[in-house]
Amino acid sequence: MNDNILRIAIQKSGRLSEDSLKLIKECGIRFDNGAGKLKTDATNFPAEILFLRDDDIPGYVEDGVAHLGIVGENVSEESCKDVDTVHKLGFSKCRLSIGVLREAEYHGVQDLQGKSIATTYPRLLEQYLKSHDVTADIHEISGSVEIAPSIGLADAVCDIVSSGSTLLSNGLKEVETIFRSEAVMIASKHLSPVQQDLLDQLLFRIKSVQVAKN
Ligand code: PRT
Ligand code: ZN
Repeated sequence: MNDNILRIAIQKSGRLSEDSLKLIKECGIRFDNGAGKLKTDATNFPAEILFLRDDDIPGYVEDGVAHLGIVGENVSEESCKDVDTVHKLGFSKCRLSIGVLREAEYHGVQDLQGKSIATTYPRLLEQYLKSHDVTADIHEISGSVEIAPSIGLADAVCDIVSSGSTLLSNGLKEVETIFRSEAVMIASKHLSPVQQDLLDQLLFRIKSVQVAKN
Protein backbone atom coordinates (compact mmCIF):
# COMPACT_ATOMS: atom_id res chain seq x y z
CA MET A 1 0.00 0.00 0.00
CA ASN A 2 1.16 3.53 -0.77
CA ASP A 3 2.13 5.20 2.55
CA ASN A 4 2.47 8.59 0.90
CA ILE A 5 -1.17 9.32 0.15
CA LEU A 6 -4.26 9.85 2.30
CA ARG A 7 -7.28 7.75 1.49
CA ILE A 8 -10.39 9.59 2.66
CA ALA A 9 -13.69 7.69 2.99
CA ILE A 10 -16.93 9.63 2.68
CA GLN A 11 -20.57 8.61 2.40
CA LYS A 12 -21.53 7.72 -1.15
CA SER A 13 -25.10 8.86 -1.03
CA GLY A 14 -27.04 10.21 1.93
CA ARG A 15 -27.30 13.02 4.41
CA LEU A 16 -23.53 13.44 4.86
CA SER A 17 -22.51 13.27 1.20
CA GLU A 18 -23.05 16.80 -0.02
CA ASP A 19 -21.44 18.54 2.98
CA SER A 20 -18.52 16.08 3.01
CA LEU A 21 -17.77 16.78 -0.66
CA LYS A 22 -18.21 20.50 -0.10
CA LEU A 23 -15.75 20.49 2.81
CA ILE A 24 -13.10 18.68 0.81
CA LYS A 25 -13.57 21.09 -2.09
CA GLU A 26 -13.46 24.11 0.24
CA CYS A 27 -10.09 22.82 1.46
CA GLY A 28 -8.88 23.36 -2.12
CA ILE A 29 -8.71 19.66 -2.98
CA ARG A 30 -9.83 19.00 -6.55
CA PHE A 31 -11.00 15.68 -7.92
CA ASP A 32 -13.20 14.27 -10.63
CA ASN A 33 -16.40 13.22 -8.93
CA GLY A 34 -17.99 11.33 -11.84
CA ALA A 35 -21.40 9.80 -11.14
CA GLY A 36 -21.27 6.23 -9.88
CA LYS A 37 -17.56 6.29 -9.10
CA LEU A 38 -16.50 4.42 -5.95
CA LYS A 39 -12.97 5.84 -5.85
CA THR A 40 -11.38 8.92 -7.32
CA ASP A 41 -7.92 10.54 -7.20
CA ALA A 42 -7.39 14.11 -6.08
CA THR A 43 -5.58 16.05 -8.79
CA ASN A 44 -3.73 18.60 -6.63
CA PHE A 45 -3.21 16.82 -3.25
CA PRO A 46 -1.85 13.33 -2.50
CA ALA A 47 -5.26 11.89 -1.67
CA GLU A 48 -7.87 9.43 -2.89
CA ILE A 49 -11.56 9.66 -2.07
CA LEU A 50 -13.54 6.45 -1.41
CA PHE A 51 -17.35 6.55 -1.61
CA LEU A 52 -18.90 4.09 0.88
CA ARG A 53 -21.99 3.41 3.00
CA ASP A 54 -21.57 5.39 6.20
CA ASP A 55 -21.82 2.28 8.41
CA ASP A 56 -18.77 0.76 6.71
CA ILE A 57 -16.53 3.80 7.20
CA PRO A 58 -15.37 3.23 10.84
CA GLY A 59 -14.34 -0.36 10.03
CA TYR A 60 -12.38 0.67 6.94
CA VAL A 61 -10.59 3.34 8.98
CA GLU A 62 -9.85 0.95 11.86
CA ASP A 63 -8.34 -1.53 9.39
CA GLY A 64 -6.28 1.24 7.75
CA VAL A 65 -7.90 0.56 4.35
CA ALA A 66 -9.00 4.18 4.57
CA HIS A 67 -6.83 6.60 6.56
CA LEU A 68 -9.53 9.19 7.23
CA GLY A 69 -13.30 9.12 7.23
CA ILE A 70 -16.22 11.50 7.61
CA VAL A 71 -19.17 10.00 9.54
CA GLY A 72 -21.81 10.89 12.09
CA GLU A 73 -20.48 10.59 15.62
CA ASN A 74 -23.52 8.38 16.30
CA VAL A 75 -22.31 5.82 13.74
CA SER A 76 -18.70 6.01 14.87
CA GLU A 77 -19.56 5.59 18.57
CA GLU A 78 -22.04 2.78 17.94
CA SER A 79 -19.47 0.90 15.85
CA CYS A 80 -16.98 0.77 18.78
CA LYS A 81 -14.15 0.71 16.24
CA ASP A 82 -10.69 1.68 17.42
CA VAL A 83 -10.23 5.00 15.59
CA ASP A 84 -9.27 8.54 16.58
CA THR A 85 -11.89 11.29 16.36
CA VAL A 86 -9.69 14.13 15.15
CA HIS A 87 -12.16 16.93 14.46
CA LYS A 88 -15.81 17.89 14.78
CA LEU A 89 -17.13 19.21 11.48
CA GLY A 90 -20.26 21.11 12.53
CA PHE A 91 -22.72 19.68 10.01
CA SER A 92 -25.38 16.90 10.10
CA LYS A 93 -26.23 17.80 13.67
CA CYS A 94 -28.83 15.53 15.24
CA ARG A 95 -29.59 13.70 18.46
CA LEU A 96 -30.26 10.12 19.45
CA SER A 97 -33.45 10.13 21.51
CA ILE A 98 -35.95 7.84 23.14
CA GLY A 99 -39.58 8.25 22.14
CA VAL A 100 -42.74 6.72 23.56
CA LEU A 101 -46.37 6.82 22.41
CA ARG A 102 -47.81 10.30 22.90
CA GLU A 103 -50.57 9.02 25.17
CA ALA A 104 -48.21 6.95 27.36
CA GLU A 105 -47.52 8.19 30.86
CA TYR A 106 -43.87 9.02 31.28
CA HIS A 107 -42.20 10.47 34.36
CA GLY A 108 -38.56 9.57 33.83
CA VAL A 109 -36.07 7.02 32.60
CA GLN A 110 -37.05 4.55 35.36
CA ASP A 111 -40.37 4.14 33.55
CA LEU A 112 -38.45 2.24 30.84
CA GLN A 113 -37.61 -0.57 33.31
CA GLY A 114 -38.75 -3.89 31.79
CA LYS A 115 -40.05 -2.23 28.62
CA SER A 116 -39.09 -3.14 25.05
CA ILE A 117 -37.26 -0.53 22.97
CA ALA A 118 -36.67 -0.76 19.20
CA THR A 119 -33.46 0.80 17.89
CA THR A 120 -30.69 0.75 15.32
CA TYR A 121 -28.28 1.83 18.09
CA PRO A 122 -28.27 -1.04 20.63
CA ARG A 123 -24.86 -0.28 22.12
CA LEU A 124 -25.42 3.43 22.76
CA LEU A 125 -28.86 2.64 24.16
CA GLU A 126 -27.53 -0.13 26.39
CA GLN A 127 -24.80 2.16 27.78
CA TYR A 128 -27.36 4.85 28.53
CA LEU A 129 -29.78 2.49 30.26
CA LYS A 130 -26.97 0.92 32.26
CA SER A 131 -25.78 4.30 33.46
CA HIS A 132 -29.30 4.88 34.79
CA ASP A 133 -29.65 1.39 36.32
CA VAL A 134 -32.48 0.51 33.97
CA THR A 135 -32.89 -2.90 32.33
CA ALA A 136 -34.98 -3.01 29.18
CA ASP A 137 -35.45 -5.40 26.30
CA ILE A 138 -33.56 -3.94 23.33
CA HIS A 139 -34.89 -4.94 19.89
CA GLU A 140 -32.34 -4.21 17.21
CA ILE A 141 -34.00 -3.37 13.90
CA SER A 142 -32.42 -1.86 10.83
CA GLY A 143 -34.94 0.71 9.67
CA SER A 144 -38.39 2.30 10.05
CA VAL A 145 -37.84 2.23 13.80
CA GLU A 146 -40.49 4.84 14.55
CA ILE A 147 -43.33 2.60 13.45
CA ALA A 148 -42.55 -0.06 16.11
CA PRO A 149 -44.77 1.21 18.99
CA SER A 150 -47.85 1.80 16.84
CA ILE A 151 -47.73 -1.77 15.47
CA GLY A 152 -47.10 -3.29 18.90
CA LEU A 153 -43.50 -4.33 18.20
CA ALA A 154 -42.05 -2.31 21.08
CA ASP A 155 -43.06 0.08 23.87
CA ALA A 156 -40.53 2.72 22.88
CA VAL A 157 -37.98 3.66 20.20
CA CYS A 158 -34.47 5.03 20.29
CA ASP A 159 -33.60 6.75 17.02
CA ILE A 160 -32.04 9.77 15.39
CA VAL A 161 -34.09 12.94 15.66
CA SER A 162 -33.51 16.17 13.83
CA SER A 163 -36.65 18.31 13.48
CA GLY A 164 -38.80 15.86 15.48
CA SER A 165 -41.44 15.61 12.75
CA THR A 166 -40.93 11.87 12.15
CA LEU A 167 -41.60 11.10 15.82
CA LEU A 168 -44.62 13.36 15.78
CA SER A 169 -46.12 11.88 12.64
CA ASN A 170 -45.80 8.40 14.14
CA GLY A 171 -47.70 9.35 17.28
CA LEU A 172 -44.58 9.53 19.47
CA LYS A 173 -43.14 12.05 21.92
CA GLU A 174 -39.46 12.57 22.63
CA VAL A 175 -38.71 11.81 26.28
CA GLU A 176 -34.92 11.39 26.62
CA THR A 177 -31.96 12.59 24.57
CA ILE A 178 -29.18 10.07 24.99
CA PHE A 179 -26.51 11.36 22.59
CA ARG A 180 -25.85 14.54 20.60
CA SER A 181 -24.13 14.05 17.28
CA GLU A 182 -22.57 15.87 14.36
CA ALA A 183 -20.32 14.84 11.49
CA VAL A 184 -16.76 14.11 12.63
CA MET A 185 -13.48 13.31 10.96
CA ILE A 186 -12.04 10.00 12.16
CA ALA A 187 -8.50 8.80 11.52
CA SER A 188 -6.66 5.51 11.54
CA LYS A 189 -4.28 4.90 14.45
CA HIS A 190 -1.67 3.59 12.01
CA LEU A 191 -0.75 6.58 9.85
CA SER A 192 2.72 6.81 8.33
CA PRO A 193 4.70 10.00 9.14
CA VAL A 194 3.85 11.35 5.66
CA GLN A 195 0.16 10.62 6.17
CA GLN A 196 0.23 12.29 9.61
CA ASP A 197 1.76 15.35 7.98
CA LEU A 198 -0.92 15.34 5.24
CA LEU A 199 -3.61 15.03 7.93
CA ASP A 200 -2.14 18.03 9.78
CA GLN A 201 -2.22 20.06 6.54
CA LEU A 202 -5.81 19.02 5.92
CA LEU A 203 -6.91 19.86 9.48
CA PHE A 204 -5.26 23.26 9.18
CA ARG A 205 -7.27 23.91 6.01
CA ILE A 206 -10.52 22.64 7.58
CA LYS A 207 -10.05 24.87 10.63
CA SER A 208 -9.35 27.87 8.36
CA VAL A 209 -12.55 27.16 6.40
CA GLN A 210 -14.51 26.91 9.67
CA VAL A 211 -13.02 30.15 11.05
CA ALA A 212 -13.83 31.97 7.80
CA LYS A 213 -17.47 30.89 8.11
CA ASN A 214 -17.90 32.09 11.70
O1 PRT B 1 -26.86 4.45 2.88
P1 PRT B 1 -26.06 4.77 4.09
O2 PRT B 1 -25.96 3.62 5.06
O3 PRT B 1 -24.73 5.38 3.76
O4 PRT B 1 -26.85 5.96 4.83
P2 PRT B 1 -27.92 5.94 6.02
O5 PRT B 1 -29.29 5.86 5.41
O6 PRT B 1 -27.54 4.96 7.07
O7 PRT B 1 -27.68 7.36 6.69
P3 PRT B 1 -28.31 8.80 6.38
O8 PRT B 1 -27.76 9.34 5.10
O9 PRT B 1 -29.79 8.80 6.56
O10 PRT B 1 -27.69 9.61 7.63
C1 PRT B 1 -26.33 9.78 7.77
C2 PRT B 1 -26.08 10.52 9.08
O11 PRT B 1 -26.73 11.80 9.05
C3 PRT B 1 -26.62 9.88 10.34
O12 PRT B 1 -25.80 8.82 10.83
C4 PRT B 1 -26.66 11.06 11.30
O13 PRT B 1 -25.37 11.28 11.86
C5 PRT B 1 -26.97 12.25 10.38
N1 PRT B 1 -28.37 12.73 10.47
C6 PRT B 1 -28.72 14.03 10.66
C7 PRT B 1 -29.51 12.00 10.36
C8 PRT B 1 -30.57 12.89 10.50
N2 PRT B 1 -30.06 14.14 10.69
C9 PRT B 1 -31.93 12.40 10.43
N3 PRT B 1 -32.87 13.18 10.57
N4 PRT B 1 -29.73 10.68 10.16
C10 PRT B 1 -30.98 10.22 10.08
N5 PRT B 1 -32.08 11.01 10.21
C11 PRT B 1 -33.40 10.31 10.08
C12 PRT B 1 -33.79 9.54 11.34
O14 PRT B 1 -33.29 8.23 11.29
C13 PRT B 1 -35.31 9.57 11.31
O15 PRT B 1 -35.83 8.53 10.53
O16 PRT B 1 -34.44 11.23 9.86
C14 PRT B 1 -35.61 10.88 10.63
C15 PRT B 1 -35.82 11.93 11.69
O17 PRT B 1 -35.77 13.22 11.17
P4 PRT B 1 -36.76 14.36 11.72
O18 PRT B 1 -36.24 15.62 11.08
O19 PRT B 1 -38.13 14.01 11.24
O20 PRT B 1 -36.63 14.39 13.22
ZN1 ZN C 1 -25.99 3.82 7.09
